[in-house]
Amino acid sequence: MPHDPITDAVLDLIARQDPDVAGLIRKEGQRQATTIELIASENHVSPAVMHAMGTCLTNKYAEGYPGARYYGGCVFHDQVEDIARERAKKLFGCRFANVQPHSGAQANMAAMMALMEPGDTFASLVLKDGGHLSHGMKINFSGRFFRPVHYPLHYPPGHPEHERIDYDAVKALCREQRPKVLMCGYSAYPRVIDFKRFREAADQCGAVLVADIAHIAGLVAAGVHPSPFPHAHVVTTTTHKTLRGPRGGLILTDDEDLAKKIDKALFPGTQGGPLMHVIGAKAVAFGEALRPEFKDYARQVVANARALAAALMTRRYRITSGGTDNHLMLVDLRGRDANLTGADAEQWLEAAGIVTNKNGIPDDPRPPRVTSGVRLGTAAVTTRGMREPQMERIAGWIDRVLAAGLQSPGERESTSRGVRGEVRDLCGQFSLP
Ligand code: DSN
Repeated sequence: MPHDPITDAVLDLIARQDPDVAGLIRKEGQRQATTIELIASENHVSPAVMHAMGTCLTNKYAEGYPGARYYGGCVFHDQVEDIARERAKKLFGCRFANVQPHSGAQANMAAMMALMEPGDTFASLVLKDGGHLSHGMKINFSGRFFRPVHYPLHYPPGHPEHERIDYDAVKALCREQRPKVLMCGYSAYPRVIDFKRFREAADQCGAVLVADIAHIAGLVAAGVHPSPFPHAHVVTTTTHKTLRGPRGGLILTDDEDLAKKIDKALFPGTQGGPLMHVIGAKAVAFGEALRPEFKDYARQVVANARALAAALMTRRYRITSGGTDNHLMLVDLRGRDANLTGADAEQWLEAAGIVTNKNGIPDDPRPPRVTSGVRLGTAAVTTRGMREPQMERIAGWIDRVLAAGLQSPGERESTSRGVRGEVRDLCGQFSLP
């Protein structure tokens, strides 16, 4: 399957010097082109975003910020970073943007450094319930240098809001623990986040509300998910998930004092030289996200997620919380068969060309390397132009592969081979950007 012509030329150039690395990049290109990407945190960038990263912007140190750098020769880097900042502000409707975080975890680290002193308490959702490493895991900086307290994910079984955020519990935790920071935003939560209710909880104890919108940023930018502004004081995000930019992070705020603290916490607090080639690509991606067609893409991401969830439910899979409002869903495989694990499903589906990740479901009795669920997301397939009829086909393939896997290894292998061919054909009809 062909790459875009520029990628082909670049790979030929790399191959002349380093055939080993060029060969592996080519293979990865083939893998991406011929498989269905359902990992909820991944996407396919446009050639413009891709190639902005492979430019001379990478050659420069630009420590500091536009107009106040620690190196000479930054005249064009200043302009690139300013464009990225302006577009980010316009996209999310806020007054200040820092486009330098290397990743979402770096964005969270800088936000925490700006808002807390070592040992201070913050409240968040624990990783196993859908949070993130950088939201207070003990082995992460956030859990080592600060004191995380966690609100429970959800209302008890039987409650109509079961498997959805328990806002009353968030408020109770804030009253009891009086955290300095309250974090919301998740990596495996399929429902709308009510930022207003989080702000009410934060205001009870004077906490700063930080919304990590890494997963839903593209949906927020397109107006398909409510904005964290004006409720959140600080917003952190990645740029490469639904937002469809290069791998990287971003911090936003409406508050000038907080913006100053965040800039200092990012540089010199936690990072050195910014990745200016990535910031160039962020600027290009934000420009794409400001176009009307990005809204169409984001709407279709959600429509596809709903269609995929519905098609799986008709095949006796349980989707946590009964469905999805955003780009992702958590499939509780035990609904289909008590013996089915996330680890098996991930492996069996990959053999058929459908790429997913095992994921714990709420109150999962199985350990993180096994799990009872898989997390599926529709951003990448939507970028390829797939729509509801393709979601129906994908659900059918998922079920065929998993049902065969439950029967026998032989059945699994022959079914995977057959589905792999059909997946390859479909991918041929929906090429990468
Ligand atoms: N690892 C990301 C995800 O898959 O959701 C979060 O950073």
